[in-house]
Amino acid sequence: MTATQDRPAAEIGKDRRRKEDQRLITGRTRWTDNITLPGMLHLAMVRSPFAHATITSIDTEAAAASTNVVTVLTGKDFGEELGACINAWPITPDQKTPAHSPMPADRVAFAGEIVAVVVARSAAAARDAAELVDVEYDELPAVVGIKKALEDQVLAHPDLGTNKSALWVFDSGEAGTGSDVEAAIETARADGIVIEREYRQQRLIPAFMEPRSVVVDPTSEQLTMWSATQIPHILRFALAATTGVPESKIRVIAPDVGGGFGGKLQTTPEEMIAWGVARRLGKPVKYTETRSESLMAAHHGRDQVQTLTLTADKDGKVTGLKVHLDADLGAYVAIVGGGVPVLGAFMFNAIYKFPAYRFECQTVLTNTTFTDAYRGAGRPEATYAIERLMDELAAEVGVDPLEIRERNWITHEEFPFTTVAGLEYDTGNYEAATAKAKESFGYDELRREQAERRERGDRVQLGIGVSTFTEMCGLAPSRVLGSLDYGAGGWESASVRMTPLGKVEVVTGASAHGQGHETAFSQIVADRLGVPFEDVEVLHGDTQVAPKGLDTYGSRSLVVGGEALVKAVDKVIDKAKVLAAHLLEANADDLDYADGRFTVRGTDQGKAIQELATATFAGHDYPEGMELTLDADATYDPVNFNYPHGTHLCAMEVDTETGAVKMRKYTCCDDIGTIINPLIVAGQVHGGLVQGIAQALWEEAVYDDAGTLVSGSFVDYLLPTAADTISFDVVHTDDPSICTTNTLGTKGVGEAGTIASTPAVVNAVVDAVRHLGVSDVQMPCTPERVWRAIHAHDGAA
Ligand code: MCN
Repeated sequence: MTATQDRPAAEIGKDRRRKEDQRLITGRTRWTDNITLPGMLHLAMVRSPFAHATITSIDTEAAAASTNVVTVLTGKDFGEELGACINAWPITPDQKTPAHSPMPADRVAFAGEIVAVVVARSAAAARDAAELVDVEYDELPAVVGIKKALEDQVLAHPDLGTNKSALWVFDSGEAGTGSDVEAAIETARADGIVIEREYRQQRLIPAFMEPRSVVVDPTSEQLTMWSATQIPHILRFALAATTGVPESKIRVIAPDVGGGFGGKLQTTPEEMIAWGVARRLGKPVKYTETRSESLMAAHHGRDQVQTLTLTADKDGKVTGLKVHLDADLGAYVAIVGGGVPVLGAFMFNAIYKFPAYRFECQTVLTNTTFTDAYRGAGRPEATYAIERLMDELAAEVGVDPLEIRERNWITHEEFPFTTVAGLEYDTGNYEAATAKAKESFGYDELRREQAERRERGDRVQLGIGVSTFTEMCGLAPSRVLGSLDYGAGGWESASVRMTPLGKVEVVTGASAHGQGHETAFSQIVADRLGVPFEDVEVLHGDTQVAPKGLDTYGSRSLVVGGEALVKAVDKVIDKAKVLAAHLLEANADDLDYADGRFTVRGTDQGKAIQELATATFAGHDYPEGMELTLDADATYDPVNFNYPHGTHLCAMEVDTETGAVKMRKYTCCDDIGTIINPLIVAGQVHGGLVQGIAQALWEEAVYDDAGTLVSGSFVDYLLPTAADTISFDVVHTDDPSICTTNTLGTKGVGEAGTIASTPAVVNAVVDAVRHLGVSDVQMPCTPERVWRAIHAHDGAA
């Protein structure tokens, strides 16, 4: 490694405004829907209004005869031609996985499933004609909700014979990572504390700003798909694998993408249909969903029921945790559908030293939109459960919630620490993060105010919510993912090319959709290579430009993709050193590299990296055997996950007469190691917090018994705006020297806020009214639910 790590970082840690924002906020960008190609046709989808029905006939005549309509195609018209949607890699060998056609010909399994596509010369003509497609259905009984699904009375897919898709189990006794949880329960029942609870993770909708959109151009030998996707590389793989077209003939481009939050981590039926229509007609096509379609048919997240048993001794030292999870997959097993709760399995023990742990997850199929990753994917659900339980334990023991956590957490001297779930946490200092959060929050003062309000019997009570967290992010070590039967690995790639004039082109396989990689990655290269920030151009999101990669999710881009970048830069420097030594007639060992310049130690003789780039372009004078041009590729596959952590504190005011809640203060102290760009990190934390708080207080996707989504618009699905939240107090601790998974000492941040905030808020709401006999409020904590919880025992509710 030649880069001078001792040089003071000029760019890393700087509040750089995002390069990409100029074009994004002035509308000078190419969203997929802005793309117009000569002769392009437009698609509208005809979707089933029924959750479960047999398609008896489809009359397309009136629609096909409409002005500007080119054709109307159904599942029957396509036959096998459309390929199949990529289903999940099974989480157990005997997983029940229903066949998932992008456009079924005979039976629909959720409301919103596509039964026909109208192809027209304008989007308006396609939408109007879609109304004229006459589909006759024979309605079948629909199964909605986990409880009903488990009964197996009504089947989401009758051919499977059950709604139970897979049962995945981890037991620390069997795995040899801990002791037997049943024995811990027995002991605690005899002489200790047993806390049994059931928590519900309501279904959420990712609700990204830019609805999904896809354009396919089949007019040249190489088929091109533009898609508002998080995963251009995985999408190209899926298209090739399911349709037989070689990857070399497929180019997938994710232009600027307006958010995803896990919701665009999918190879969608809409993409497959657009692909099929374009190939069949030989013309470019475009499909952009409406907001209603997006809420109804883009995948949903969460939707679990958690049945939990926590055992402890009388001092509140946890002795075991048993988790049974029922997870609603919806109608199909989506790309990481079953993998989401399994990811959560490793996080229920969170920052704690639990001696015994058992986790069972039963995934079920229902006649609802399929579920998959939503910001945090498995980890927010697990964190919610354990952080709610720790508060219940504190109440039982009669100590402060922070005290109970301290009695159980891994102390900083104990790292590296192998958890009861089998992960090796390389780094963490929960004491430091908690102390800093406490101070910044004014914990003791707020506790005093809370006591005063209780004493006075104020109508508005104050609650203080605590939540600590860690997460396995930086997805991830490919070998570990392989051992969990995930289909894809977790490596990432980067290329660094110096242009003849000494500028730098960086190619990354990560695919940003709002995270600001162009800016943060430029900062890394500027520092490491010693070139001006403005001279670095970051290219991504196009399989032709960036052919290798595994895209963006699981807070992996910086800790995996950023490290690949560091490796590529270092290779460029090594290569340049050989040329510098040649041109300076010096021994390579006598050269120092700093601020983009090689100097012969002890002299003022030197060469700038830019001069060397130009010299390789000219090619007039270079050492024998050197490969011309200053460029290098690198991949990085970490050996472990990456473990950011933090302590979040929330103060909520609760009106005990109306049940209305109001946030008063929110402080989070996250340890994310070295911060590349504090401004970007603040944005990531703020956005993440709002999404987690929204789960606690506002958002819920609701189906009626027939399987109709009744929260199918933003009138019913309460997506918060900035005006609904307060100004957050965001602080950090870090100890990069002991973060072992990358040389920058960074930890991921993209999901941190979402993971920790939901339990912090609910703990605060419960804490405000615990003295009134409340020990739980189901999410979202609407005024009605809070009011009912307060009056649960007095007959008023
Ligand atoms: N960063 C930094 N210093 C750190 C950690 C991160 O400067 N110590 C910067 C990174 O350079 C990057 C950003 O913060 O610009 C996020 O980095 P990272 O934690 O690596 O997360 P990813 O880039 O892999 O993004 C994925 C993550 C996930 S999983 C979801 S979900 C999510 C999120 O990012 N969806 C988002 N943030 C989002 N932000 C926007 N605007 N839109 C989404 O859909």
